[in-house]
Amino acid sequence: MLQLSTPSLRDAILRHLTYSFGKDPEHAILEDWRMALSYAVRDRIVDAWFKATEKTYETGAKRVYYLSMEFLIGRLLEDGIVNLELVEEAKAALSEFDKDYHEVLSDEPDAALGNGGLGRLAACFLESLSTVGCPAHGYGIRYEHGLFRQSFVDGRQVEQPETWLGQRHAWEFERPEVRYRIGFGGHVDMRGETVRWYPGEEVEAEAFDTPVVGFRGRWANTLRLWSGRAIHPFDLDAFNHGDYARAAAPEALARTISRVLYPDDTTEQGKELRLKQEYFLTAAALRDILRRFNNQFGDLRKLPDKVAIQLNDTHPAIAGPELVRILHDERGLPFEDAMEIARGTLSYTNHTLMPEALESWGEDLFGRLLPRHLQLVDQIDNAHATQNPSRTQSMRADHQVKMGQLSFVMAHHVNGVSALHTDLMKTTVFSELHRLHPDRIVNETNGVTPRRWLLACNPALAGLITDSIGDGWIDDLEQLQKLEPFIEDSGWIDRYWNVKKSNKIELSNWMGQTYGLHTDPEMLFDIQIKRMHEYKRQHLNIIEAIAHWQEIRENPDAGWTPRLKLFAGKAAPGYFFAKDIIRLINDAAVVINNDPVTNKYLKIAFLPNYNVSLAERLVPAADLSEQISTAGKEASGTGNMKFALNGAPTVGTLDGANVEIRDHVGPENFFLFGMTAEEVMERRTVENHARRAIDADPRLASALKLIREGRFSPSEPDRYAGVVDNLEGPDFFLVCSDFTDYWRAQREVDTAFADRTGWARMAALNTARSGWFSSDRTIRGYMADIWKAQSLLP
Ligand code: GLS
Repeated sequence: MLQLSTPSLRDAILRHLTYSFGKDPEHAILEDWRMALSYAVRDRIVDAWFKATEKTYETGAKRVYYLSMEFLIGRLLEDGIVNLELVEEAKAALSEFDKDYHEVLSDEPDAALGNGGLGRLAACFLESLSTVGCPAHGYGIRYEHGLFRQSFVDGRQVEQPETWLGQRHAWEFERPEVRYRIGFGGHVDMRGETVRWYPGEEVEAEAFDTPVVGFRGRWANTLRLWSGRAIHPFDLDAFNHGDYARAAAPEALARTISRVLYPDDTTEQGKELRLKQEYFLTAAALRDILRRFNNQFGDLRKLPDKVAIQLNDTHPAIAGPELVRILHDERGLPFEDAMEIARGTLSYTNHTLMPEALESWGEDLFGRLLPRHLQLVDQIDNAHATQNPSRTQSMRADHQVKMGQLSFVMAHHVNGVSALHTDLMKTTVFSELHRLHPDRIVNETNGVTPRRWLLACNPALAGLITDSIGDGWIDDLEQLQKLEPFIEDSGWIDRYWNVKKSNKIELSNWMGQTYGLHTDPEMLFDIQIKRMHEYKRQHLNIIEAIAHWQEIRENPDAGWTPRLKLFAGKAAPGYFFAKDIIRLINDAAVVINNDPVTNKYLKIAFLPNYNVSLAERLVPAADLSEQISTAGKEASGTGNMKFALNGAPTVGTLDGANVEIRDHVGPENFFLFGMTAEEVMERRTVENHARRAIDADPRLASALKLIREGRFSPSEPDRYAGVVDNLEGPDFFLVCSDFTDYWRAQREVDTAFADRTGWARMAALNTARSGWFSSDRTIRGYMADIWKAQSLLP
């Protein structure tokens, strides 16, 4: 391999500024500095990347492919700097040029190529795959527009298109030589044994590669994103006839496929374009995987030994029939063999039990776009029915193609993302398939990368930890346990408390400068940040805040624990109930924050445009983590882990990974409330459950009354009639039934926070006992239980 000496970071920055961007330091703008630094860092990542690729070829190791419609990567520059341990050098180099490190980092656009937890998990997994040295590729779509930008007008969410590619960014390598034709529609030609699909329409998928470096630069993998292009970009004939719109139409049509991210991951998008995107990603990825496999190994029967393909939710589930189609129709293997090879290669992660999110496609649409795949789905379904005569559910019921069932049948392993979720999978959505294939479902509880979610976002805490126990925790997070003896020491606890305090001051200052929001860092910082959804129950939180406000007003001198309630999160543009909740929180904040009697004790703010970068600011400054979903609804959560790791105890239900967090940190360091998943199911059968709960709790009754009367929306008193009707009526997510116990837990929080040392100990124990929630642990679990893949690190 080419051997070049590595220049100092300072020289590399200057060289890129000069020769890559044609600027001298006097004329460079912030973006030039950011790009020059990024290129300097990228050069070093590329070195690690080449070495990793070489080693993968040399050893003939099994490779992992993670297929996902979402990669919520956020900014990448700090990741690179932190993982290459260049923080001090980068700061020093920039300050030589009079540039502020943080200002340069913040100039990078935040790549929001995902909706929430599912996409962020994929991003954490990529980083962990590189840190543990597992040869892997992520495959996704290079959306021109990621998740929309959110702003508020009169408290209402307004969406604007997001344009992360509008600014230069440094991480992609375009690969014009890596292009595949992806077909849709057309017809199937059957001649005896020979079956051929002749698509009616084709677009090209072009690869863009982003290297992802692991900790200490020991390994780097590739995130390969596909962009849509027209095969014949320009209709010259139309142009010559002066029809410029028609001339550009082929390009516009092809680009549509990778133009926008669907802004919802909790409802099924029964839209043609979504299915096209899913097939586009999957077909291009499989073509690429098989090309690489063929070059290296050739014999298709070895595919399961050399290739593990993980389907991130059902979105790439078409991989099952597509792989069978390639092996059977194109490569001539018998159908049964093609099935066996495909199943030996594929595995599937389920991320939600919500019925409205389980993808199913009408057979008309499916058959029109993918006529050969529809035939193969039927063949797969029939084969499965023949092999399992006691089966009662088909993946082809009600003129639909059920992607969850299809994924299950085509996978050698199916996993849930927390212990509770995996158990519920076995007893609910996949109960029959679990009975037929009792060894197929396994659990892999989610995790988060400690590099981004502690080392980078919370340098003060990371510094204290490293001072105390050394830096082994960074890629072996369970070493945080070694902190426990320090927690007894009051001097150490003071230092821990001061770290939290300085993080809160920093956040307060930033919120002051950015939003003109004035907050007191002495208050308890109570934070709920996540997508807006009824099951996540941001409305439970705000209703409790309203009741609390009332109580403070009635008795202002009762020694209340001052609290700042922060919210952030986006609602899917068509999810009107969720948008109403955002507005209610904003409206309530105006009234409550302006109440001179109470505003020393209670303040509320909804920060706009929640994204990865905002989470990185909020998590280190949190005192309390709100994880209050209706039990049985949140598959896992990963925000819950980030908060616990950064020393914010949870107020939460027994849902998703909250259960395991509580087991790890200890029940005395977790504020539990609410019904269990089982109790939830039972309560739903009780007639008028909401009414009964309201009648039994005057605080809840009066909070709902204030909302209904328009106390927070005087110009439009019935603005929230729909919300209150829902809560007093069906209340499917049991906000009312869980209110009283939530109130109790919150008052316990107040009391506990008043004891500063006690609280700091609890927070520190959350940090010390969260080591298990590293995504390195999760990835090692997938490697051992599902992929049978090895680390190539020495
Ligand atoms: C989700 C779940 O809702 C989260 O609980 C989970 O943490 C995440 C990653 O497994 O997946 N499923 C989904 O469709 N969106 C999510 O964030």
